[in-house]
Amino acid sequence: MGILNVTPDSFSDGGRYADTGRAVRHGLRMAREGADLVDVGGESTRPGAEPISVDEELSRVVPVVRELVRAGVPVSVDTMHAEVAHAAVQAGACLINDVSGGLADPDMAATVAAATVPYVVTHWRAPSREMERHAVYGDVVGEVTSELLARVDSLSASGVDPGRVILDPGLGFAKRPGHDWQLLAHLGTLRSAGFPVLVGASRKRFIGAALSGWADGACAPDARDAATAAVSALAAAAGVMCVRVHDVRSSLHAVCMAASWGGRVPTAA
Ligand code: PMM
Repeated sequence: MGILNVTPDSFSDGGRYADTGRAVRHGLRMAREGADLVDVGGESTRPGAEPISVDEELSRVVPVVRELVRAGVPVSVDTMHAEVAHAAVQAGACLINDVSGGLADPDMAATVAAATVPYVVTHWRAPSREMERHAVYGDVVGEVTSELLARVDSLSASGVDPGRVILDPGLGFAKRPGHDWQLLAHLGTLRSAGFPVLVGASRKRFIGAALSGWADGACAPDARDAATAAVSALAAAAGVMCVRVHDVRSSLHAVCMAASWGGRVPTAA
């Protein structure tokens, strides 16, 4: 899944694709590079980010979704708002990616149920501006897994088909770097719940924190793609269904190596 943030202020690519034309060109490039999905988002979720109006989010997201779908690119929509999810699906999006797992907008469950598309339920505890103070866990793997399964129960009770649910541990969302690494090290626990798993590690703070501990000091977000690709390979080897990344080619190649290592060598080899 290639990341397309149509925002002026994302931590990792802020502003680069803030206008429709540039965003569409970047989405097309990621599809050419091998992304199975291009994930279009209009609202930054970095820690401390202020929310934007739904109208503003709609105006950023919908034209980009429409153009990419017209060009034949499979598109997902990254939103916490039911109205935006609905409009994006109307414009052709084939998956709803909600970093709040349905907690931010009480109308999301009904929208997802009606849309009958796959739904990414991400572990989330609070809006971006206050999530840092919710990063408190006794057993992060157990708590994230049980909180996600509680979300699935609640969503199912509102009509969402559990067969369309994909779980995401929500790396960086109310997590400190140590929490993120524990979740990655125990992806099998989350997988054993029986749902496909998506991981969004790309360029995040915990990758920078590890690099500054192991390697050559501070590393800006857009210099973390090689490290992200390593995480993608390990996540694929741990059986996750999808990795959400900024640099498609490096993670695609890394995932291909994990598949070959696991015995799925392509016929051409
Ligand atoms: N992270 C971000 C945005 N959307 N979606 C899912 N499913 N999982 C994530 O971890 C996730 C996400 C924030 O990162 P970005 O600003 O680089 O897009």
